[in-house]
Amino acid sequence: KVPWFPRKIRDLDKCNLLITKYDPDIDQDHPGFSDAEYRKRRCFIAELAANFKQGDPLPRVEYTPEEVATWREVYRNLRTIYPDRACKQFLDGLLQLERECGYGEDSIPQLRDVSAFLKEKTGFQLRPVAGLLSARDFLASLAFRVFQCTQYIRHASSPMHSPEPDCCHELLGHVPMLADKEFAQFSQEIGLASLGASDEDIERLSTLYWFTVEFGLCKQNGTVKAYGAGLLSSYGELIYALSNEPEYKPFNPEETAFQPYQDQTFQSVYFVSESFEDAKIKMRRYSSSIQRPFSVRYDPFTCSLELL
Ligand code: H2B
Ligand code: FE
Repeated sequence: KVPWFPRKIRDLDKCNLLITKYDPDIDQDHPGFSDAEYRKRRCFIAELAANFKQGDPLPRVEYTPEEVATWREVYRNLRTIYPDRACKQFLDGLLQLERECGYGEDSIPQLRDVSAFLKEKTGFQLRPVAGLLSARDFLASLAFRVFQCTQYIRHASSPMHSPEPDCCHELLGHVPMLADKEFAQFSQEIGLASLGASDEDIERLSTLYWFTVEFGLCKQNGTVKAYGAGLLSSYGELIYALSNEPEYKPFNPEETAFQPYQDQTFQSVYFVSESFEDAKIKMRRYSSSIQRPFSVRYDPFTCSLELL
């Protein structure tokens, strides 16, 4: 009765269950819902992801001037507020991406180049995905240091917000953090803890993922900084989260795992870790408390799991 899970990296081809509730063909509130042109484009890029098999070269997309203009606006706005608000690991990663990987406001980075960059820094690689993935499949790929990454961009009418993950969220929010060794290990550990877990445990792990990897805050030199990708890819929420409006609670997995979360508007509560290291230690303790009839070890030489 242990749910199926991938045992080798090639098995990630089967981790492709999409959640369509926020996609522009279904969600009437999506800013692209009544834009046939946008939906067609999104469909074309989704097709590239659907045809991808592990080990294939990552598809390149030739972005239109309109898409690049959206990227430019997002990049320019966020870039000005990062220095005061983003954690050190994020700023270091972003600077390296700007120097070594062509990050900047003039073009949307290609997943192939970004994946090669991350591989050298932390062993993470990207894999194209057509949209929002189920939590189980998304978390499972982290166990293999694979990050499932959307390649389309948000609708031009709404550069400050996207109801679903898009390449601005992935490339600006997640990728700079994945260039940090400690964070990469943290991410992989969440992934390993999810393998074969019950639906209830997956729900708790994805809540923890939500309040750390997506919306986490941590103290650095006495001030609170953002490390969560949902914050670092949203101009409005990054400012809001670090204002004195929202409620802060200390990060504590046993409590955080049961906090209901918002995926349509800003969070009403954020969890603050004493440090990065602190979040990692607490998550590790939580993960090891999840009951499974086996334990897993990742073998980086064969990119597969050993069950003990
Ligand atoms: N799918 C995609 N494509 N990107 C994400 O960032 C993402 C996802 N996050 N599925 C997951 C769900 C996360 O919110 C947790 C694990 O539920
Ligand atoms: Fe995300």
